[in-house]
Amino acid sequence: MPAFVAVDLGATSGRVMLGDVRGGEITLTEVRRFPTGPRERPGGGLRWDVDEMYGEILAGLRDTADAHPVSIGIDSWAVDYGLIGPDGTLDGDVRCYRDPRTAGMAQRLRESVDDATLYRITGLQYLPFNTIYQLLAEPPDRLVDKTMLLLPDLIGYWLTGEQGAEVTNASTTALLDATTRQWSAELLERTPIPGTLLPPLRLPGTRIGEGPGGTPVVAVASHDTASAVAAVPASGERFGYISCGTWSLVGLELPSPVLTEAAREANFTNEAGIDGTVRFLRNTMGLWLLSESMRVWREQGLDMRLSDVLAQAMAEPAFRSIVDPDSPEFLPPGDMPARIAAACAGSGQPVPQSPPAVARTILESLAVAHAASLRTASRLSGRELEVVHLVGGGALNEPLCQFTADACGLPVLAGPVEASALGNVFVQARAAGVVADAPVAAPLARYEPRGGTAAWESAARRVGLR
Ligand code: LFR
Repeated sequence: MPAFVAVDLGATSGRVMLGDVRGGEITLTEVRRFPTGPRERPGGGLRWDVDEMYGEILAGLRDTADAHPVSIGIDSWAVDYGLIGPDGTLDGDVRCYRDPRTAGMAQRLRESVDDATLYRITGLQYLPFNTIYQLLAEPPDRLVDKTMLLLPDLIGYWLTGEQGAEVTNASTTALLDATTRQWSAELLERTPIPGTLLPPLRLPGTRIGEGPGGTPVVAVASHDTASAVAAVPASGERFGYISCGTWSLVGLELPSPVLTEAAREANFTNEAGIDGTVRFLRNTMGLWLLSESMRVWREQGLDMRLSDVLAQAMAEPAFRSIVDPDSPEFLPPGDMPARIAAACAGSGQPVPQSPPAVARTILESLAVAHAASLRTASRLSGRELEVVHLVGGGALNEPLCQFTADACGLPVLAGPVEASALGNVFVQARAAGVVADAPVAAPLARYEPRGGTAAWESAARRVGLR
């Protein structure tokens, strides 16, 4: 039975998984799981401990050796990078996208490239941490003589010695042309970012090189969201997806980018998917709001499991207070319950007083944002939706799945949970000629919408969500 290794790095945990393929079906087994979360270096900003991560990955790979895997693939969150110096070593830290160092960089970029031009070229939603802004925040001489490797490409380089930029992840940098899928010569000309920084592009399914024990390392859809969307078990076209974990990535799969002014104004992104597909979606802050709140409550001595907080949240009154999950103050790590309280007070709504009340606000606010993004995606693309696939860790959050179905007025099919790892294995298995079709995973559960969407739409209007 051919086996493939998926290294899937998430913003809270990393996993090394073994994917066995039998009769075209992929079965995943977790071999190793380790924490990844960003750490503050005193005076040095928020960074990822990539050395520790790499040690964990190597240990996980050793544990898969007996399965004699056909190949290894790596995916992770997007936009963050390491800089490789002329001597081939990593220069400095891999900074975390939640680091506030990019403040003011959008304004600086506007001096040479206006927003409309940037969108016409890259099709990318404005997010303060897009790689282009991170690079502009670097001291300019730091970029001379360097090669930028996005995180999965950095791990791939350490495993094989080969450098490159996998295209689905490169599309999140705001340096790739969304139409040609090449690095944008125009942006390189108009910004201080040197073209020498960017390595050659490679497509999902291409061999990167030889890894530990001679096992090939294959480029997958190395942006975790690209892998997750490749694993959405949908049929037909009329589906929306929510890749729901730390972030909720909410949108549609399209054959070509939507680069209209209306799409730019709605802050929709056109990221590159496998086989030339486009992920037309909007980032919503996601379960970060809940995980960061749980972290703070635990620090304050709360001894409750997430499942208990969620169960009690369901006993709280509905629609008491709604926030816009994408307000910028929710992006950095910190006291999320206090920020949510401040947002409620600031918009004249009752301040949630207990963890379950805060959780209720988060769950309803996320569902409102999910529905708003899907409605907008449908309007901007002209595609009508019949069903929503919710994949990733959020598929285990029953209240969120139900609220999302209610707010969208559409059935929600939840699962697979490990969508990124599944998509990672799928691309490898297809490159090896072992499977031909996208993975089909039975959904964990189906949530039918209850009642009309009017109350949800009015909640959305309260915080100006469209
Ligand atoms: C999800 C994700 C999103 C990206 C964010 C930051 O894990 O990859 O797609 O916008 O992380 O990189």
